[in-house]
Amino acid sequence: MKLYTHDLSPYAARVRMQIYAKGLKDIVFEQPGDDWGLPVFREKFPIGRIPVLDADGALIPESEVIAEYLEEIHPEPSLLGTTPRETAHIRKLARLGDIYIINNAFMLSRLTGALSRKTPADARDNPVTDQLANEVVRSLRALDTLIGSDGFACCGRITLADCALVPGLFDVEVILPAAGVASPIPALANVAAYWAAIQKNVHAARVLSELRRGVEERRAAIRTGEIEQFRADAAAAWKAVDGQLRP
Ligand SMILES: N[C@@H](CCC(=O)N[C@@H](CS)C(=O)NCC(=O)O)C(=O)O
Repeated sequence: MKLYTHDLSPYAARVRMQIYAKGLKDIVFEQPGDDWGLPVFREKFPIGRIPVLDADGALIPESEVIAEYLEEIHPEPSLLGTTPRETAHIRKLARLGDIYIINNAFMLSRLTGALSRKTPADARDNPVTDQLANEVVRSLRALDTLIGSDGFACCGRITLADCALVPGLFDVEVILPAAGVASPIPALANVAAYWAAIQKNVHAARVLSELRRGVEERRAAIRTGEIEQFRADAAAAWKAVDGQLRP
């Protein structure tokens, strides 16, 4: 199997952390090519996003779908619960990480340019980005009431919840300050304690170092103007295909 992945992608990081925690050795990693974000990429991958798992030619997109697929084909060691109720709790926390934290932080980043512009916009200056920042804070407050107190999201061991929350909390710490919003994590005692503890876990530490490497590479590309050029090229390519100005 092959996983299309990128250091900077929190969604791909979520699947990589699962792969490391399960000790899976039969999945090679490949970066998407230079056509990522361009019309030609969507001919191969209709949703146009990574991660995508190539399972013997079957292309499986969406981090959540890939995570569940990997649990089904490699049930041991399990990153789900030992009872249906435990599994429901794990999935609830993973959804908080994916849908409420990563998705909102990701859109906030896209709209403010937190990880794509030399001078990102301030989230508070626009009602849409202000709302996205508030959604992230609200979700972290919810997480503070639900998160485990033994160094893991729940169940006293690594689960799919940690795999989604680790990249989510990383994005909160990188994206919110870049968009002019202080990270709410230090003020949330339970999330802060979890965040300090989980970073010492070997699998979390590995994806966090990959995410940091992705941010450094991205910041270098912003400095050199490479990102600006890519955005201009992508806009031109989309305009040529169907008149759209933006991908
Ligand atoms: N819901 C998807 C989101 C994946 C996603 O948005 N990936 C980003 C990278 S972090 C991407 O490939 N973006 C390319 C684009 O928007 O064209 C998942 O969970 O996998």
